[in-house]
Amino acid sequence: MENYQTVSLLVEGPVATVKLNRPDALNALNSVLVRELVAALDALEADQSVRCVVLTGSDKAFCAGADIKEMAKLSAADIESADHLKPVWDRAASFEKPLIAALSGYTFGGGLELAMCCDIIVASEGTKLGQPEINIGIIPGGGGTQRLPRAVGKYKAMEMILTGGAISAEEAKALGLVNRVVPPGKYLEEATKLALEIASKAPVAVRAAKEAIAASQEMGLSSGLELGRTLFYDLFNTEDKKEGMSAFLEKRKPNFVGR
Ligand code: DAK
Repeated sequence: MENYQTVSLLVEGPVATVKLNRPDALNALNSVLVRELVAALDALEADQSVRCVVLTGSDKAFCAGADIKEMAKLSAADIESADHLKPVWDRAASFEKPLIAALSGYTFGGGLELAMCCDIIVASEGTKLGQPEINIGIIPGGGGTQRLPRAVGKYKAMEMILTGGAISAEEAKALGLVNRVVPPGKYLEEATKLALEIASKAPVAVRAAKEAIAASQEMGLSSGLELGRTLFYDLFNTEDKKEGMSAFLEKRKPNFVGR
């Protein structure tokens, strides 16, 4: 795999960990980081041995948002045509394998929007989550105005986005924005444990489940139910369905092959 400057990549068995690594700027998303993160996710999607990916930052910051130094000089036309930031949220949201965000510290702006593109969010106690864009004269542009209200409801999203104030990991968990809150220093371990558990399941079924649940955020109920049913039927042609059901009947552990 390519050598990156602003992300680091660790593949251990079926789980890959991508770490945002621009500590001097609290992992702010600049053009280099975005390009490297997109390239890393592309590579991990293509790597058949990887079944689940953990996306993390440092203890101090998952990510403090898009790089304000880079954006400060841009006009509307510049930002609209600048492809350097746009692909990151879409790339994470369209990633086919389960993506677990492991958060600690500042998770702000485009960083929270990136976390919300993941499927499961584990946060360290002390994580601060917020959309502070309003404080610098803009609004969340990486999906926050749509994903945050879907996660926490309209009223809390309004409050967070209009005041720019941050919430704690515990509050985020109570609101349904975070799955698990763990003691400091344990967030990566917890996310990896979860990733290993998911990686042990039938990969085609995992992908189908993710696709169906992701679609539930976009589709009406009847089309969503139809998609869910189609994906369910398709799984009956997989080797893993045969293996899973045979293993159950033979009282042994299944050995899934991903087909
Ligand atoms: N960008 C650039 N540098 C940042 C940064 C950021 N977002 N956040 C922090 N840094 C840098 C600081 O400038 C400082 O660098 P030096 O001055 O030492 O060179 C270093 O990181 C440490 O930061 P602080 O000294 O400020 O550290 P503190 O612990 O005092 O404060 C903080 C931490 C996170 C509270 C503070 O740094 C902060 O408020 N940061 C800004 C947070 C923020 O406003 N985030 C939202 C950014 S706007 C798009 C879609 C979406 C977006 C963009 C485009 N398209 C569709 C194209 C997203 C926009 C955003 O995210």
